[in-house]
Amino acid sequence: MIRAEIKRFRRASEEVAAFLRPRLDGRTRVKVVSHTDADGIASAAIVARCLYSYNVPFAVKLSRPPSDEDIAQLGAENYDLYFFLDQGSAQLDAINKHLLARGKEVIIIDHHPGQFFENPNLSYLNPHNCGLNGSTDVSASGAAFSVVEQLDLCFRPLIGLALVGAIGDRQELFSGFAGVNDTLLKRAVDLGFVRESEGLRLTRRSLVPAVECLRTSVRPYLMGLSGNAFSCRSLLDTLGISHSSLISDLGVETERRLADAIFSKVGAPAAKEEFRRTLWGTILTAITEDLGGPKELGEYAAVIDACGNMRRPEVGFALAVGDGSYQMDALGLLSSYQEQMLKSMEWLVSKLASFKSASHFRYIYTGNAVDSAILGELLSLAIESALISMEQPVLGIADTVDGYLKVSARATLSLVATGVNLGQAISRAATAVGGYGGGHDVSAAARIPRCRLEDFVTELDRIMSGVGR
Ligand SMILES: [Mn+2]
Repeated sequence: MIRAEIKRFRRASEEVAAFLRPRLDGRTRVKVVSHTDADGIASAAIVARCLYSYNVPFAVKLSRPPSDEDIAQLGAENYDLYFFLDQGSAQLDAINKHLLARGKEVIIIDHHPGQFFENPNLSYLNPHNCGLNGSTDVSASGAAFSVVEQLDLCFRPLIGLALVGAIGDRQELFSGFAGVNDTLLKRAVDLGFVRESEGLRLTRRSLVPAVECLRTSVRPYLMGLSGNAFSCRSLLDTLGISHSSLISDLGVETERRLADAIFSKVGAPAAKEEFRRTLWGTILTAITEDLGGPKELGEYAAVIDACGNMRRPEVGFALAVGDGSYQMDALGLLSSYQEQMLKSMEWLVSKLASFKSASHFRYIYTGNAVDSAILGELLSLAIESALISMEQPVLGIADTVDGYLKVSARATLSLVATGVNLGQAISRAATAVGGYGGGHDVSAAARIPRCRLEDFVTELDRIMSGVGR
């Protein structure tokens, strides 16, 4: 079945490309609005590289999904065409009211669900409109690539960036990529842009010495090793591996011995598939020179994602459009981010017994111990590290600086298969208590008033008991 949907997606990308082509004349002023995570940054870089090569005057704004007021402000700016990347589907009302109604033109390339309408000044590409699943089949970067490659074959090497965004959005399943992502990877390999190999999928495996890579590892968090330089050194000593060598230089046999040693060191998590697959598996490496950023695509995604998380998304963007002078800044941000996540993971590990149970999910209130901006990521890392059991979805609830509560929710694909849809359930429960939220079936987020926490938990439990699933 999926073949037909992929064809529909391809036709939809051709339509967006056909809408865009006459507007690449150098006279149309373009604003690109995208998300600050790896997928958003990769999408923005793909579109920016395309616009740049046609001498189109454009500006880029990287932000969280825009509010109604943000979009009203955009409408007052002096641009003719607006791109919304990795967002836009959930903001269609505001886009209609503040942009289309003013005669502005809009292109939305997104993989979040939304209620689309037809308008001669609106062109959009969204996997959900083609019968595909936006949380696993393609991310915004894959969609953006699908559009620009219709314009000119010279954009083909950017296919690596399409995969970077998908990796950043965790669209790689245990079985590998699915849907459009799978076809993108096969083509990237066939065209000689990307090479597949096997190894330890530790962040910074090709960037910092082995001992540092192990000590700061949060994906997965290595019980007994992460945060403990002494035990990392002795583990490497027992295997005769130099502390200063790069894991990516060890060779697959040594990497495998190191993986086995890690499995026996961490204890219980090693028995869990999440942990094993997070630690060991496919490594994708760019063979082309023109992507900027680290050669290993998993690290590339980690670097630009860290830039966004450290509130410097423009550094990740500079890297992804090929400005090598930002390489050191970007790697520095990744390093700071790893240290911050390590501290937060250590906190979470100490609080694993503090999760509370509702009937249909478990949750933890973190107060201000966790930065609300990294709450969702922290949950994802804890799941991948097999630190929390996933018989039910889990929620993290944190204080924000502006007095609201940030809610982040995570499920697994097997929970989704039983009917869980967090995006819908969270959106309804948040709205019911005077907040707002939404997202994908497996991951969602919301903002709710502080005083409504208990009501929110009750309402979400009620929705997830049946009606909202
Ligand atoms: Mn995305």
